[in-house]
Amino acid sequence: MFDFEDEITYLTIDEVRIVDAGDSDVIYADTKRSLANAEQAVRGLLDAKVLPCILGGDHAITMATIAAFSNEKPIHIVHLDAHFDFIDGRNGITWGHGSPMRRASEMAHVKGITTLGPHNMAAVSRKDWEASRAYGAHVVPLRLVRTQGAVASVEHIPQGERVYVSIDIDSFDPSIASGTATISHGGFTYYEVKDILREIAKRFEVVGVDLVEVSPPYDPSGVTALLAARTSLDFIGSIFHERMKRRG
Ligand SMILES: [Mn+2]
Repeated sequence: MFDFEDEITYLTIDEVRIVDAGDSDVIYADTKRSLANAEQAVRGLLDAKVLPCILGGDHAITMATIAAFSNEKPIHIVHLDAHFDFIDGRNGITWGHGSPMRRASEMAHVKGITTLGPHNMAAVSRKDWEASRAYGAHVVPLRLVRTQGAVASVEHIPQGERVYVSIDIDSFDPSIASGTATISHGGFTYYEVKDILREIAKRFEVVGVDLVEVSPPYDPSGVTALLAARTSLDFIGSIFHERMKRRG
Protein backbone atom coordinates (compact mmCIF):
# COMPACT_ATOMS: atom_id res chain seq x y z
CA MET A 1 0.00 0.00 0.00
CA PHE A 2 1.16 3.50 -0.73
CA ASP A 3 2.36 5.13 2.45
CA PHE A 4 1.42 8.80 2.49
CA GLU A 5 3.95 9.33 5.29
CA ASP A 6 6.59 9.31 2.59
CA GLU A 7 5.05 12.34 0.92
CA ILE A 8 4.79 14.52 3.99
CA THR A 9 7.10 17.45 4.49
CA TYR A 10 7.40 17.70 8.24
CA LEU A 11 7.05 21.40 8.68
CA THR A 12 4.18 21.35 11.10
CA ILE A 13 6.39 20.70 14.11
CA ASP A 14 5.48 23.50 16.54
CA GLU A 15 8.79 23.48 18.36
CA VAL A 16 10.81 24.30 15.24
CA ARG A 17 11.38 27.88 14.26
CA ILE A 18 13.00 28.73 10.97
CA VAL A 19 14.78 32.07 11.20
CA ASP A 20 16.31 33.89 8.24
CA ALA A 21 19.64 35.09 9.60
CA GLY A 22 20.19 37.31 6.59
CA ASP A 23 22.93 37.49 4.00
CA SER A 24 26.65 37.19 4.48
CA ASP A 25 28.40 40.18 2.91
CA VAL A 26 30.11 39.53 -0.39
CA ILE A 27 33.01 41.92 -0.99
CA TYR A 28 33.23 42.43 -4.71
CA ALA A 29 36.50 41.08 -6.15
CA ASP A 30 37.71 39.83 -2.77
CA THR A 31 36.70 36.20 -2.49
CA LYS A 32 38.82 35.55 0.59
CA ARG A 33 37.17 38.29 2.62
CA SER A 34 33.78 37.15 1.38
CA LEU A 35 34.53 33.61 2.55
CA ALA A 36 35.82 34.92 5.90
CA ASN A 37 32.49 36.74 6.34
CA ALA A 38 30.57 33.53 5.63
CA GLU A 39 32.72 31.61 8.12
CA GLN A 40 32.13 34.25 10.78
CA ALA A 41 28.39 34.15 10.14
CA VAL A 42 28.24 30.37 10.61
CA ARG A 43 30.34 30.59 13.79
CA GLY A 44 27.71 32.98 15.12
CA LEU A 45 24.94 30.50 14.29
CA LEU A 46 26.82 27.66 16.01
CA ASP A 47 27.34 29.84 19.09
CA ALA A 48 23.57 30.41 19.10
CA LYS A 49 23.07 26.58 19.12
CA VAL A 50 20.98 26.50 15.95
CA LEU A 51 21.29 24.30 12.88
CA PRO A 52 23.00 26.38 10.19
CA CYS A 53 21.34 25.98 6.77
CA ILE A 54 23.29 27.96 4.22
CA LEU A 55 21.53 28.80 0.96
CA GLY A 56 23.53 29.93 -1.96
CA GLY A 57 26.79 31.18 -2.91
CA ASP A 58 28.72 29.05 -5.31
CA HIS A 59 30.34 25.93 -3.90
CA ALA A 60 33.42 27.83 -2.71
CA ILE A 61 31.36 28.98 0.28
CA THR A 62 31.37 25.44 1.68
CA MET A 63 35.09 25.59 2.51
CA ALA A 64 34.26 28.55 4.77
CA THR A 65 31.09 27.17 6.33
CA ILE A 66 32.86 23.87 7.13
CA ALA A 67 35.86 25.76 8.55
CA ALA A 68 33.41 27.37 10.98
CA PHE A 69 33.00 23.99 12.73
CA SER A 70 36.64 23.92 13.91
CA ASN A 71 35.70 24.35 17.59
CA GLU A 72 32.93 21.74 17.43
CA LYS A 73 33.20 17.97 17.72
CA PRO A 74 34.60 16.37 14.52
CA ILE A 75 32.30 16.06 11.52
CA HIS A 76 31.91 13.97 8.39
CA ILE A 77 31.01 15.72 5.14
CA VAL A 78 28.25 14.27 2.96
CA HIS A 79 28.43 15.86 -0.45
CA LEU A 80 25.82 15.56 -3.21
CA ASP A 81 27.35 16.75 -6.46
CA ALA A 82 27.81 15.97 -10.13
CA HIS A 83 31.55 16.49 -9.53
CA PHE A 84 34.14 15.62 -6.88
CA ASP A 85 35.04 19.24 -6.15
CA PHE A 86 38.47 17.98 -5.14
CA ILE A 87 40.54 20.25 -7.40
CA ASP A 88 43.69 21.47 -5.68
CA GLY A 89 43.80 24.70 -7.66
CA ARG A 90 43.16 26.36 -10.99
CA ASN A 91 45.50 29.04 -12.29
CA GLY A 92 46.87 29.44 -8.79
CA ILE A 93 43.41 29.88 -7.26
CA THR A 94 42.89 27.37 -4.48
CA TRP A 95 39.59 28.76 -3.19
CA GLY A 96 37.36 28.28 -6.24
CA HIS A 97 34.09 26.40 -6.47
CA GLY A 98 35.83 23.24 -7.73
CA SER A 99 37.89 22.93 -4.54
CA PRO A 100 35.64 22.87 -1.44
CA MET A 101 36.09 19.16 -0.70
CA ARG A 102 39.85 19.37 -1.23
CA ARG A 103 40.06 22.22 1.29
CA ALA A 104 37.71 20.37 3.68
CA SER A 105 39.95 17.30 3.45
CA GLU A 106 42.79 19.42 4.86
CA MET A 107 40.86 20.46 7.98
CA ALA A 108 41.66 18.63 11.23
CA HIS A 109 38.03 18.56 12.40
CA VAL A 110 36.83 16.88 9.18
CA LYS A 111 37.02 13.11 9.70
CA GLY A 112 35.99 12.10 6.20
CA ILE A 113 33.98 12.86 3.08
CA THR A 114 31.28 10.89 1.27
CA THR A 115 30.38 12.13 -2.20
CA LEU A 116 27.08 10.89 -3.63
CA GLY A 117 26.13 11.29 -7.27
CA PRO A 118 29.20 12.19 -9.33
CA HIS A 119 28.66 11.42 -13.00
CA ASN A 120 29.59 12.44 -16.51
CA MET A 121 32.91 13.88 -15.39
CA ALA A 122 34.61 15.13 -18.50
CA ALA A 123 36.51 17.77 -16.54
CA VAL A 124 38.06 15.73 -13.73
CA SER A 125 41.82 15.42 -13.86
CA ARG A 126 43.42 12.11 -12.97
CA LYS A 127 45.61 13.91 -10.43
CA ASP A 128 42.64 15.24 -8.46
CA TRP A 129 40.79 11.93 -8.69
CA GLU A 130 43.85 10.14 -7.32
CA ALA A 131 44.14 12.70 -4.52
CA SER A 132 40.53 12.01 -3.59
CA ARG A 133 41.26 8.27 -3.48
CA ALA A 134 44.44 8.79 -1.48
CA TYR A 135 42.46 10.84 1.06
CA GLY A 136 39.99 7.97 1.35
CA ALA A 137 36.87 9.81 0.21
CA HIS A 138 33.86 7.53 -0.08
CA VAL A 139 32.52 7.97 -3.60
CA VAL A 140 29.16 6.60 -4.70
CA PRO A 141 28.70 7.39 -8.40
CA LEU A 142 25.23 8.34 -9.57
CA ARG A 143 24.66 5.13 -11.46
CA LEU A 144 25.46 3.11 -8.36
CA VAL A 145 23.07 5.23 -6.27
CA ARG A 146 20.42 4.59 -8.90
CA THR A 147 20.87 0.82 -8.97
CA GLN A 148 21.25 0.25 -5.23
CA GLY A 149 18.78 2.85 -3.95
CA ALA A 150 18.87 5.45 -1.17
CA VAL A 151 19.16 3.10 1.81
CA ALA A 152 22.20 1.19 0.53
CA SER A 153 23.79 4.40 -0.77
CA VAL A 154 23.61 6.07 2.62
CA GLU A 155 25.32 3.00 4.13
CA HIS A 156 28.55 4.24 2.55
CA ILE A 157 28.62 6.98 5.20
CA PRO A 158 30.48 5.71 8.29
CA GLN A 159 28.08 4.93 11.13
CA GLY A 160 27.72 7.20 14.10
CA GLU A 161 29.17 10.30 12.47
CA ARG A 162 27.95 13.84 12.95
CA VAL A 163 27.32 14.93 9.38
CA TYR A 164 27.44 18.21 7.51
CA VAL A 165 25.48 17.85 4.26
CA SER A 166 26.49 19.95 1.26
CA ILE A 167 24.10 19.82 -1.71
CA ASP A 168 25.20 21.16 -5.07
CA ILE A 169 22.16 21.86 -7.25
CA ASP A 170 24.17 20.50 -10.19
CA SER A 171 23.76 17.01 -8.72
CA PHE A 172 20.20 17.19 -10.08
CA ASP A 173 19.47 16.50 -13.72
CA PRO A 174 19.48 19.68 -15.85
CA SER A 175 15.96 18.84 -17.04
CA ILE A 176 14.73 19.90 -13.59
CA ALA A 177 17.63 22.16 -12.54
CA SER A 178 19.04 24.01 -15.51
CA GLY A 179 19.70 27.20 -13.52
CA THR A 180 23.30 26.51 -12.65
CA ALA A 181 26.65 27.08 -14.30
CA THR A 182 27.99 23.53 -14.61
CA ILE A 183 25.09 21.36 -15.73
CA SER A 184 25.80 17.69 -16.19
CA HIS A 185 23.34 15.40 -17.89
CA GLY A 186 22.13 12.27 -16.15
CA GLY A 187 21.76 13.79 -12.69
CA PHE A 188 19.48 12.99 -9.75
CA THR A 189 15.70 13.17 -9.86
CA TYR A 190 13.78 15.00 -7.14
CA TYR A 191 12.78 11.77 -5.40
CA GLU A 192 16.25 10.28 -5.48
CA VAL A 193 17.57 13.25 -3.50
CA LYS A 194 14.55 13.42 -1.24
CA ASP A 195 14.95 9.74 -0.30
CA ILE A 196 18.70 10.07 0.28
CA LEU A 197 18.22 13.12 2.51
CA ARG A 198 15.43 11.48 4.50
CA GLU A 199 17.61 8.41 5.04
CA ILE A 200 20.48 10.62 6.22
CA ALA A 201 18.13 12.42 8.63
CA LYS A 202 16.96 9.06 9.99
CA ARG A 203 20.40 7.62 10.57
CA PHE A 204 22.70 10.51 11.39
CA GLU A 205 22.96 13.60 13.52
CA VAL A 206 22.90 16.40 10.95
CA VAL A 207 24.84 19.41 12.25
CA GLY A 208 24.90 21.64 9.18
CA VAL A 209 23.41 21.93 5.70
CA ASP A 210 24.13 23.95 2.63
CA LEU A 211 22.55 24.11 -0.80
CA VAL A 212 24.64 25.93 -3.36
CA GLU A 213 25.21 26.84 -7.01
CA VAL A 214 21.71 28.04 -7.96
CA SER A 215 22.33 30.82 -10.48
CA PRO A 216 19.31 33.13 -10.92
CA PRO A 217 20.46 34.57 -14.30
CA TYR A 218 20.41 31.01 -15.71
CA ASP A 219 17.02 30.29 -14.14
CA PRO A 220 14.50 32.56 -15.88
CA SER A 221 11.49 30.38 -15.00
CA GLY A 222 12.56 30.07 -11.35
CA VAL A 223 12.15 26.29 -11.47
CA THR A 224 15.67 25.64 -10.16
CA ALA A 225 15.23 28.04 -7.25
CA LEU A 226 11.91 26.36 -6.44
CA LEU A 227 13.56 22.93 -6.46
CA ALA A 228 16.26 24.25 -4.13
CA ALA A 229 13.65 25.69 -1.76
CA ARG A 230 11.57 22.50 -1.84
CA THR A 231 14.61 20.30 -1.23
CA SER A 232 15.81 22.47 1.66
CA LEU A 233 12.41 22.49 3.34
CA ASP A 234 11.98 18.73 2.88
CA PHE A 235 15.36 18.14 4.47
CA ILE A 236 14.93 20.57 7.36
CA GLY A 237 11.53 18.98 8.02
CA SER A 238 13.01 15.48 8.03
CA ILE A 239 15.90 16.47 10.30
CA PHE A 240 13.63 17.92 12.97
CA HIS A 241 11.01 15.20 12.60
CA GLU A 242 13.72 12.62 13.37
CA ARG A 243 15.10 14.71 16.23
CA MET A 244 11.65 14.87 17.82
CA LYS A 245 11.20 11.12 17.37
CA ARG A 246 14.54 10.43 19.07
CA ARG A 247 13.61 12.74 21.90
CA GLY A 248 10.32 10.81 22.22
MN1 LIG B 1 30.04 21.49 -6.45
